[in-house]
Amino acid sequence: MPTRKTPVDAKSAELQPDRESPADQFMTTNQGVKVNDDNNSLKAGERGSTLLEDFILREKITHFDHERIPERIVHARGSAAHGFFELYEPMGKFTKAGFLNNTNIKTPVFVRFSTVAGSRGSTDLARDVRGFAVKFYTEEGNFDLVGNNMPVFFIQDAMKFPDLVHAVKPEPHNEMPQAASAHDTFWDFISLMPESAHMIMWLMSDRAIPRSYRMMEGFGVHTFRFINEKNEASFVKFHWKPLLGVHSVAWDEAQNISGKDPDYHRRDLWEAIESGNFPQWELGVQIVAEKDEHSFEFDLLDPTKIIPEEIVPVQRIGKLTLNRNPDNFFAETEQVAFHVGHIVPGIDFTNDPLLQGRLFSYTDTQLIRLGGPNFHEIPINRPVVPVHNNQRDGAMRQQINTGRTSYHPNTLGGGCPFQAKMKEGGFTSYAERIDSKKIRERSESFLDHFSQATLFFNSQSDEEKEHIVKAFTFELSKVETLAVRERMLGIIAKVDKGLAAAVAYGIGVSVPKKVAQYNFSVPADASPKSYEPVMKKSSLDRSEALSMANTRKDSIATRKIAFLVADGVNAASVAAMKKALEAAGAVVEIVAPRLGPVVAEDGTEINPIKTFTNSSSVFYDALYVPGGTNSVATLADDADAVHFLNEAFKHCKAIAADADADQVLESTYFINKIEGDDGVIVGEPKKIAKDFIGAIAQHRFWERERPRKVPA
Ligand code: HDD
Repeated sequence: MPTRKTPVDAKSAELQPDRESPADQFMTTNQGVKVNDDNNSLKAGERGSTLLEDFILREKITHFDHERIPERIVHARGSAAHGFFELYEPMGKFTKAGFLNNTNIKTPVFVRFSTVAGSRGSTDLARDVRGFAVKFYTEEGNFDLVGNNMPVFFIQDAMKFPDLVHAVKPEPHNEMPQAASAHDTFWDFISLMPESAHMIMWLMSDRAIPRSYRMMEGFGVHTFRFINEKNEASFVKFHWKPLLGVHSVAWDEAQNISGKDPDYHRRDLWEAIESGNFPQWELGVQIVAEKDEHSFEFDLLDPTKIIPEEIVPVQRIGKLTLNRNPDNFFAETEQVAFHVGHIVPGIDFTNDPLLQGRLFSYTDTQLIRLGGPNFHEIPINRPVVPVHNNQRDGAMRQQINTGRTSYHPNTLGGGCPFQAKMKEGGFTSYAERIDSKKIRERSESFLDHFSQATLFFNSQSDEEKEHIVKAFTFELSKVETLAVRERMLGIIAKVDKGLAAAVAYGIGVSVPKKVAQYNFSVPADASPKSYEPVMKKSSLDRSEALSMANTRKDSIATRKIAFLVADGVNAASVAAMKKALEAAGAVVEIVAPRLGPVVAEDGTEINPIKTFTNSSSVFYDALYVPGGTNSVATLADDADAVHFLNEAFKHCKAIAADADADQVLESTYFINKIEGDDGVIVGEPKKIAKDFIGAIAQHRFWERERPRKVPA
């Protein structure tokens, strides 16, 4: 077990020699020659042709021509941050991993969040799975937990991964649509893959449109193994639980944000960290004794299944804090190379066939993406512990290996580097007993595709269910091939007949009575001959943890509130509400018809940082309209200001108005619909602040959608 305490900034310190700063420095070429003129190429005379001899021009252009590397085939669009992980209590009973045993260690981490389908420049708010990849720089080497914000996956075997990705990416003939699953090839594939039913329910839920990276859960998805000092194994599933709760935006809002600020999640993460609002998650584990492997109604090795928290509770064992933005996007966020195979002693794999395939894919992809076998030497990928082995050479080698020997065993190098015994920290794979035939098959224990999809649906609130109906309806209405829409309804009907009927109505197709062959076809001599799904019922009717409606709703920390103001605003009304909201941890932004100081009723000036046209209600969690006769009259007459309010109401957000600002509300379409709506609060700011804070903490008043009080 490690004894040295890693300082929390160990990785940052390790990166220091690689940091460059141009402050007070001369400009040079890459060879260190000082540059005298960076504006003009070398020419044959004042108006003459450019000379090939101009090594400064050639070097600059050549480097520029090679600036891009291939984007990730999946998870191309992402944002990352540095931070650290602290352990609550030693986990020695289950794992010998040093960073999970020493509560004095703060393990440095680098975390990259991403969407899956879109290109590097695509929108953050696409309906999609989010990647949640964590690199722990531990004292025993790097451990990467390469997970998602959903606990299951589309497919059970890595063999199908290229097909899944080809199906969801823009269609190959016309490269459309970007960052969207709402097209024929995706649903064609999914309708033939009933094993994706559970994941599709998550993807059609609001989990696929998070409010913020800071408000998503994370999951390791696969069942992994913990190994303790006695070499005893247990199964483990990893969870990340955000301290801000799990929240989403409305689908209409997501589409709106995609146009107005495609960097919305990236900006949110960056700004939160810059302003000291460090995002935090607790690391949770579900541990299953090895002897209990077969005691579940699903297979622990099947990545389309969760272990419901009611069956195995999630034990929170530590906390992750992100506290530093990268210095350079390309050098760090783009070049970071995660690998599900980067594990440390105390953690091991299982035979989940999706995990097994991933173990190959991640190194392979870095070879093409980062250009060779030395990507581990890129500063962001280096462990904080020294690396010694006999691997040599290759493109862009950084390390200067000294000595004559690059082989083992050797005597000329004194036998170095030595192999480490297990008790010296040497990694040894768990000696799982295996005695079986070599076969290309799917286990029958993997054929129940619907019971947990139904469990997920049944666990949702009424509003969440409604959103799932709408999401399916939206996606399938974009599918042009009737047969694909029908086949998909057949799958949905296996999850929930009511859901299928509602979607069928929306897309003008009827649910097929029988859908013959769902699955990928199997040649007659393949064994087993059929992979027809097995219909099972989950022994649980509901699982509370699956619904975002049950997330924590006790804080408005870091929530963004817009104050709509114009000249003549009541400065005291602004100040009183601002003080109350900021005391509760919220971020207030003043939005006005134009930039430049707003002159308040009492002659003081307030500086707006946004306007009704350069901003939008979709960027805020709630709105407040302060009093002040002239301000109120201006806003009531300003179509953009009124639109701000109407749209916030439509997206079910909390809205508060000073008692004197009634006139502004009178101009909205919703003034006659707010009776009994706890999310619209009018009164003296000091009196209503507490209720307003309570309403913002509720996140959304989804029930507004039900009577369709909301125009498009
Ligand atoms: Fe993967 C990237 C997560 C299945 C092959 N994957 C990638 C990233 C995340 C995941 C978060 C982005 C890492 C980063 O930020 O750089 N992948 C998952 C999860 C999966 C999963 C949770 C299922 C449980 N992936 C999966 C399979 C394969 C891959 C089955 C291939 C057999 N994934 C890749 C990849 C990527 C990748 C092609 C693209 C870029 C990269 O690796 O570095 O190798």
